[in-house]
Parts: sequence; structure tokens; C-alpha cells
Amino acid sequence: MPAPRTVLLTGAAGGLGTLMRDLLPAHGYELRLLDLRPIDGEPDAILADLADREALREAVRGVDAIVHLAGISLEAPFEKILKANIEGTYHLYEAAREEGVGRIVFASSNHSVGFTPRPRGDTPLDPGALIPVDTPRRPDTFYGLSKSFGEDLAQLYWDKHGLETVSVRIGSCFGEPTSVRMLSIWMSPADCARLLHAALTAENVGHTIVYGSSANTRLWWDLSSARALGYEPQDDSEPYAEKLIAEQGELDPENIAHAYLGGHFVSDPPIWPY
Ligand code: NAI
Ligand code: 15L
Repeated sequence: MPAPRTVLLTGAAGGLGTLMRDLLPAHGYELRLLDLRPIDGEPDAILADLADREALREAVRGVDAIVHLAGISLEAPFEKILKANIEGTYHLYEAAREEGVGRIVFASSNHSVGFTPRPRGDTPLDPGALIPVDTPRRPDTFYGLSKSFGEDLAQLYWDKHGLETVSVRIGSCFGEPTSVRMLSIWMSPADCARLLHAALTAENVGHTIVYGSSANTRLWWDLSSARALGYEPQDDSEPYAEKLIAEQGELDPENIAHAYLGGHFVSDPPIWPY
């Protein structure tokens, strides 16, 4: 596959979309932007709902690849998740298939495996204790379930139609980690752009699932499938550890919200505001 240059970024108005709009062009991409919501300073952004197949077909026409971030990014009533994340992702894959787009990078989430017990032990963990990418899926919410669906959809479109996907189980991608859990699953925005670039350019990915995080000292999962794409994370949450642990304390093994990869999503998930 020739290196992609023109990339459709769905969810471009969102938190991660805004970060990636700033960082991906430096990796050589020309971005086409799509979201439900308008984007300040981007009059050419495509305003479309993932429910609108015709708009999606037009949006994907001629692009080399798609980075699919759009959708509900937290827990919500099942009907909303069904429409935006499950049906919406299906519509995007159909549009990509119909228009012959060869690759999608899908924003999956740690919440597709959120009910996996987090590893315990000294930091850094022994490599054998890290959660592997082929751990059984254990969604912690309807939201996590929709990401599991997206991963299976990606596998189907690879097996049946030869449409490649890298599914990135993103940990927490924000400017800084803000909780003790995030020390283990944080992905700096710059590392996220590096990982998306690797996922867009690696050869013969078929359907590959990777975890998305920086090279955190307190890492919980195995980054080897991401590294195999050529991803070389440069950042580590450790400089934030002392302050966050002083403020919040260490994770408490007796607290259900601290016991699993998905953190508080297993017990008291934050709810999508829209
Ligand atoms: P966000 O909620 O800030 O942005 C999502 C964007 O998708 C919004 O701009 C929204 O308008 C758009 N959108 C929602 N429904 C849509 C629809 N039906 N049609 C078109 N656009 C629609 O979320 P964020 O944090 O930017 O996350 C981006 C993606 O990455 C999401 O899929 C999320 O599940 C995933 N993710 C993000 C993580 C993070 O740490 N930020 C962690 C794990 C996964
Ligand atoms: C996610 O999947 C969410 O989209 C993001 O907002 C964070 O809450 C992240 O997971 C997390 O687990 O911290």
C-alpha cells in the first residue's frame, strides 16, 4: 500500500480530534475533517451525522485512509450508543467499502476490555504480567460493548472485503494524566499522533488490535503489537506520579473502581453530555 496522504478524520471537533488536527499534519497528512458539530476556523469541515450514508460516501471518496474518532465517547443509554457507535461505524465501513478505501484506523477503547482485572505487582510490572492484546473482551459499559462491536466489524471487513483496520484500544489521551489510574494508561497527544502515523503506514496490517498508550513506567498492558507497527512511544506519565499519588493516594485494591482496567467505568461511568 502506498503511504496515505489524504486522510478523513471523523470526530474532528472532539477533544482528540482537536489534538490530532494540530499534530497529524506534521507527519505528512492532508486532513479532511468531519463531525456533527462545526469546527471554529474550519469552514471546509464536513458537517455530517454518521447516520447519513450518502454524506459518508461523499466524505470518504478519494481519501487514502480514515481515522475514525467520531461517536459517543462515554457511557450513554443503549439506543444512543446503538445509533452513533454501532450503526454509525457500520455506515462508515460500508461507505469505505463502496468507495474502495483501503484502511481505517478505529478509535477503540480500553473499555472493550474494561472488566479485565488490572495487573498487580511492583512497578514496572514483569513483562509476563502485562495484559495481552488477545485477552478475552470484557466490556464494562454499553460504550465498551460498542467498541468490541467495532473491533469485530473491522475483522469482518478484513476477512470478507480486504479492508484493513488498526483498532487502537486507547487508554486516556489528554494533555496530562489527571488520576492515579491514568498513570498506567495515559497516552500523550504526541504519542497518539505517532501511533496513528504508524497505524496508517505499516504494511499488511490486516486487522490488528493494539493498546494505545505512552511508554508509562506503570504500564498495565502489552504494547508489542503497537511497536510491531513501528510505533516508538517517547513519553512516560511518571513525572506526574508523585503529585497525583500525594493528592489521591495509591489505588485501593478493595475499591471496585480501582480493581479493573476500566476504572470507574465498571461502577459509576461518566455519562455522555449531549
Ligand atoms: P469527544 O466526545 O470529545 O469527540 C467525539 C466527537 O464525535 C464529537 O466532536 C462529536 O460531535 C462527534 N460525534 C458524535 N456522534 C457523532 C455522529 N453520530 N456523527 C458524527 N460525529 C459524531 O471524544 P474524544 O475524547 O475526542 O474521543 C474520540 C474517539 O476516541 C471516540 O471514539 C472515543 O470513544 C475514543 N477514545 C478516546 C479516548 C480518550 O482518551 N480521549 C480513550 C478511548 C477511546
Ligand atoms: C475512554 O474511552 C473515554 O473516551 C475517555 O474520555 C476516557 O474516559 C478514557 O476512556 C479512560 O478510560 O480514561
